[in-house]
Amino acid sequence: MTQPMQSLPEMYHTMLRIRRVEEALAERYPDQEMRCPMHLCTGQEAVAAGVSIHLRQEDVVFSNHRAHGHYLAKGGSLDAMVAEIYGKSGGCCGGRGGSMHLVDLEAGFLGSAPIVAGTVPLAVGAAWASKLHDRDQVAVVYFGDGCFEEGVLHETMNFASLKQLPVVFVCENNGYSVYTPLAERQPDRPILEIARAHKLSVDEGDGNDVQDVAIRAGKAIQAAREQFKPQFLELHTYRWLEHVGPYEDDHLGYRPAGELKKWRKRCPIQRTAQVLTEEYGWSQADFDKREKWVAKEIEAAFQFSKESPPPDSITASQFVYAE
Ligand SMILES: Cc1ncc(C[n+]2csc(CCOP(=O)(O)OP(=O)(O)O)c2C)c(N)n1
Ligand SMILES: [Mg+2]
Repeated sequence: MTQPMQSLPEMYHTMLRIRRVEEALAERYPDQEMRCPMHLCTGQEAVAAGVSIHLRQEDVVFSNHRAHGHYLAKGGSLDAMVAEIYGKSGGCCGGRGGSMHLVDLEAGFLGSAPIVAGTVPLAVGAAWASKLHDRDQVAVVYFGDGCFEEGVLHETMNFASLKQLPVVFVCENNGYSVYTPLAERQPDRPILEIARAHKLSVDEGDGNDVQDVAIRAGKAIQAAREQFKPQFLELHTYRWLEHVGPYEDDHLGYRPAGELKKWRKRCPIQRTAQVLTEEYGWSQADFDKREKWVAKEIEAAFQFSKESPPPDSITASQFVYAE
């Protein structure tokens, strides 16, 4: 176990907040008022928390279909995210995008989109612009192991390497693309080695240990920022719930018996809570206080969404083409 770091309480708070927001969404999803597919990152919260702790507001982040954690960790508005998922005008895309199209320009969250690997070249474009305009701005893109089956990922890594761009590729390897395990899709081809073949600086770590993520992400972000060396981080983690939707799906049998249970024992939040108790002297009251803050904020976000009107039908043809 690494020594606790100063930022641990903040990262704990970030992870707890993501978990409780998604639990609240999952609880209400069966009401059928959120009319969009929803991919939850429950179990994977440490990746976003450990990476974002090193990012400045002006750094830019791109994400994929499983975006809630990435968006919240970068400082995206919770009110606007919940309203977006409910299809309300107060949503971050005016209610047109749903869970998979999150954006908060002020927070530097330039966007998520569900086309697998679709935002990877956008991140590299942003990194290129940053270098050309001397902006001292790092681009981070989160994507899943499924991206290794997309040609554009390889072309983009090649380009980032060729141009030596300030970008960090963060691969959340949760072992599956929908129902198919990585071992069946990439037999004998470790994804770290594929990234290395594109001449990226590579590293891998425990995506369920926020301290490990933070140490590795800190080095990667610094190298990208200061030396224009594109970085690749593979973080091993696990999705607890079904690929899409709020329920468990272990009964489907595509995961080996006991695998989910094993990963649940490695809960990133519980592991951090243990460190905070043992090495920071946190009491139950310290944990309860955080729970209360988070619960209050979540309640307010659902209320904001409830009060936000649906988009006006007269605006339906707007935002379809660039002005
Ligand atoms: C180009 C493209 N192909 C297929 C899909 C359907 N699809 C949505 S998510 C997904 C799996 C992605 O797996 P991974 O990248 O590992 O992310 P995870 O869901 O595990 O977080 C697929 C195949 C898609 N959205 N885009
Ligand atoms: Mg995956």
